[in-house]
Amino acid sequence: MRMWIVFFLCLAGHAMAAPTEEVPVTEEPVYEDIDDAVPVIDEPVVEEPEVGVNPVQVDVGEFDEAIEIIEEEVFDNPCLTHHCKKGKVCEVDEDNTPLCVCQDPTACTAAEGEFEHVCGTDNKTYDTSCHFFATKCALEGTKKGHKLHLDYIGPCKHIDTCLDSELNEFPLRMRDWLKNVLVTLYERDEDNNLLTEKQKLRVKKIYENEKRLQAGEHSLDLLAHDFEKNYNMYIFPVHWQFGQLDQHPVDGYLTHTELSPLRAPLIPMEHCTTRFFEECDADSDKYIALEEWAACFGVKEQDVDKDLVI
Ligand SMILES: *[C@@H]1O[C@H](CO)[C@@H](O)[C@H](O)[C@H]1NC(C)=O
Ligand SMILES: [Ca+2]
Ligand SMILES: [Ca+2]
Repeated sequence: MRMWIVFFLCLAGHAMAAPTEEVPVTEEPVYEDIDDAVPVIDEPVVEEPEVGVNPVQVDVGEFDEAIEIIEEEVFDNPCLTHHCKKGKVCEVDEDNTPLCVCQDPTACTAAEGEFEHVCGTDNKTYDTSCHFFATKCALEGTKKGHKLHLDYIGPCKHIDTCLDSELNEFPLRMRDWLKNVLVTLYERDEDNNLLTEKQKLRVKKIYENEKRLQAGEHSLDLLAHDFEKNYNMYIFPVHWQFGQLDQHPVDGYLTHTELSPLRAPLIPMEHCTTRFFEECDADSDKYIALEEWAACFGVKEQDVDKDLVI
């Protein structure tokens, strides 16, 4: 259980924020992004005539030259501000117009270890997620490509069938875990703003409730009992997790890709993950709606509240 929490915090801290959109590395690695570009220009550049200097830039004095250079660079290479989804890289055409094109899988950096391998829904091991997404991109427009998703982190392996009895245990642990993750975020969130003020107020109520089940190993009976007794404490964590995942786009539905940051690391550890999320999509339309999500975590219909998600 502790492992889950550490794991999740990593997700919440990093991956959750930007699981899908990565700025692709273009031909000029030096200017990968603006932050990287700044330290490169440490010597003042002398000749710089009028490049539409705005008052803010003038105010920064010694840095203004550097800032102008960056802007020129952005202008020269439209790829620096052009985001491509995973599996694609930006290239410019003859008119200097940026285009996203499929990445060549052989151009992906080789994995440094097994932990970088990913398993696709085709049950094929891909060297890294870069290789996976490049392969998926090459299949774009085909049925095969449409069906191919990143299934989980790590090489493909045998995953035990999830029995009915085991399936029922999954939400018990997951809910408890979500609640603990939020409480931990609250405790650590002094200035890193992982939670908004509104969210903090909600978690504060859980945190200050002395009847709260403390984090730790609990029997399934105790988890089930606590859910019944302290049901209200679980409503917000279930909504919060939905909001964390529903980002591309924010529309009240989770696609396979949106669910991936939660699913992918969990599957190798929890063999009921796949079945749980499959059954969560009660109407089998391939999307998990907030109502479906709440229901599979045992939140009652009348307690589903879109306003809790934000
Ligand atoms: C997927 O591949 C792994 C390892 O190659 C194998 O052990 C497992 O049985 C396969 N799973 C399915 C569903 O075919
Ligand atoms: Ca969505
Ligand atoms: Ca659905």
